[in-house]
This record gives sequence, structure tokens and C-alpha cells, in this order.
Amino acid sequence: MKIYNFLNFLKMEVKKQENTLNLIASENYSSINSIIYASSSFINKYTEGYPKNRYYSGCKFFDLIENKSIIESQNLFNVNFSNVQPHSGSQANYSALQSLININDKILSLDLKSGGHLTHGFFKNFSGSYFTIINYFLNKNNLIDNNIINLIIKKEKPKLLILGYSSYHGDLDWNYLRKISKKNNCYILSDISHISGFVSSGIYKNPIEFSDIVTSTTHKTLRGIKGGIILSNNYRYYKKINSLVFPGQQGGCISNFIAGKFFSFKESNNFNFINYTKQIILNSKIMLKTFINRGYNAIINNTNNHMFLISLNKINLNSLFVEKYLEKYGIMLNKNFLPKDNKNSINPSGIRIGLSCLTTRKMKNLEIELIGNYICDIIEKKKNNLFINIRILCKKFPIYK
Ligand code: DSN
Repeated sequence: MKIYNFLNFLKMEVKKQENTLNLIASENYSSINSIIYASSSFINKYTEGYPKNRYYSGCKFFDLIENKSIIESQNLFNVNFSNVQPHSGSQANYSALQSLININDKILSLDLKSGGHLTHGFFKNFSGSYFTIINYFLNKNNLIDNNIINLIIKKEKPKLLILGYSSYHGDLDWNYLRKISKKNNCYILSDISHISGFVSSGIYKNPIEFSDIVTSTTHKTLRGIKGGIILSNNYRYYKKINSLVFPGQQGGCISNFIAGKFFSFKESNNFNFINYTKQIILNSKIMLKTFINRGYNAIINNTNNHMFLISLNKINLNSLFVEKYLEKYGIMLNKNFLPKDNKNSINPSGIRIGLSCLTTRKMKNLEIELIGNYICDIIEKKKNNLFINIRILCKKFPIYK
């Protein structure tokens, strides 16, 4: 029997990450400091409860860390209350939804194929089984349309509207949607998992102003350690959120990851991070333009965030093949549903492209355009000698120096 050496797995993963151009929109690279905190001795500590109110002894140093993490996240998002304990974005949504509404209440959310998320009402997810879900869809220009949402809210009277998406690269009028929701006694939960880096850096208007609760992951454009957070300005919701996270849903929090989150909140709160997030959007626009110039169809011909969707329908390419074929060359992206997609999730009609990782590697205009053309050349089978060019590029722009 072959004996595997665990250290080799680790080395192979590190090598793969360094040698791969990563365009997966939900990923990014945490900083070394956040990783050091996340793998610190807090890993050994059980910390059920909240600061100064724990179910185990010996939490006094972790209390300091969790308090710091809470304060850093509150400063970063300019919000009164924050819970930093959710293990993930999904768990943040689980607790947030139940803080605002009751089982079987009606939720209005964007359909999954149009860019929504599993936790926004997919029938196999807790959200789809605990609540009554009605969906809104994109308009004929593949944009979120205030009038469509307005009409559904008036007709269906949902208790809660979910805003914030997994694969939508258009704009959203939070202000208007808040007004119509308020008029119809409908709460707003904003899931900013994908765009929280743009919110924290002030490039986007802060949805906390227009939402009852905001949830986010901490590891996408925010560039932190993997996990979730829940934010609110309302003390009553905050109390409910806390008890729904612990003991409602989770036992002990992942103490070491909360230490890692603390460091990443701190690192995101400075001028360099603002420039970094601006560059992500610029890179995203450049890459999208490269695809359009090469004759590809985008779902929307512009992007205001870190990602965009490309349709493979017209060029008759199979997204599963494209994903796997590019991986052989050292390029990672993911196959993705397109609005009104009639294919299945194993082989949907599009690909999703995200620019956070390449921007973290400090790549700019020249490299981004080059990589966009490489991708087109590879999938069109125009060139088969690009493997070495990709390796050289990766070497020139290491993730960790
Ligand atoms: N699947 C991830 C995303 O792309 O949004 C998060 O769950």
C-alpha cells in the first residue's frame, strides 16, 4: 500500500497555488499575518459564549481578541453591532434570516440561475425548506429591475427581501429598494459576501444604511480569513443574532479564525486597501473588455465589481470542458449558470471570471489583458504552447514573496 506523506500534500497545494492563475470569483489570498493569527494557539481553546460570558474557563485572552475583532469590524463597516463568530457566510445567513422572520414566512430573493445564492432560498438548502420562497428575475437586459421587485413586493407582500449576489455584475439601487420595502413592511437582508471589500473601502455606498441586517463572508474581496460576519445597527436584532449564532446554531466558535479575522479587518482599514479594491474593479473591466473584443458575449457588457459572466452558447463550447481544459494550463475559473439557463449545474452555459486573486498578486492592465487573451487562445485551441508563459507570469507575480 502506498504511504502518502501529508507534508507532500501541503507542499503540492502551495506549489499549485503559486503556479496557477486563479480567476475564481469567490476566492482570494489571505495575508501572511492573518494566516499566522488563524493558525495560532487559539486553535486549542474552546470559547463557547461571548466575551466575559463563557462556558469554559481560561478565555481571558481570547475575550480580548474577540472584542478587538468586533471593534475592528464595526469600525471597518461603520456599524454599531457586529457578530464575528459565524463559521461561514452560510451560517451567517442562517442566523440572520431567523433573527428577522419566522419559519414559513415569505422571502423574496433573486433566482439562483440569475445570480442568487444557495442560502437565499434554494429548495435543497435550509433557506428553501424553512421559508416560503418567491424569486425575482433579471429583466431583458439581464439587470436587476426596481419595477419588477416593486410589483412583486406589492403583490406577494414578502416579509423579507434579500439583496446581494453570487454572480451579478450590474448595479443595485439600495436606496429605492429600501423605500419600497419599508412601505410594504418588508425587511431587507443584504448579503455582501462578494462585494464587502468595496463596501469597507468606501467605493460602494454602505448597504447598512438601507438594510436591517448585513451579512458577509470575510475571505472574498475583503481578503481575510475564511468565515462569516453579521452586522446591524439595531440593538434588538443584534441581541437575537447573538443568541441565534450561539447557542442557536453553533457551539464553540473557531477561536483561531476569529483571531485571523481580527487581523484581516485591521489590514483592510487603510489607504492601500482602498487602492487595491479600486484596482480589482479596473482589472475586472479590462478583462471583460478583452473577452468582448475577442467576440465573446457577456451577460452584461459592463462590470462594476470584481467579476463577470461570459456565455459559451454562441461559440458552442461546453463549460465543464472549458473549466477542466484551462486547469491543465494552470488557469482556474468556474463554470456558472447564466440567467434562464436551460442546462444543468454540472455543465451550465457560462463561466464566471473574478479578478481579486490576480489583483492580490499585483497584476495590472498589461498582464490582465494578456491573460484574457491566453484564455481565449486556449479554449479556441489557437495556441497550445502557453503553459510555459503562464508559469513565467506566476513566477513574476508570486502570491507570497
Ligand atoms: N459558492 C460561493 C460563491 O461563489 O458565491 C459562496 O458560497
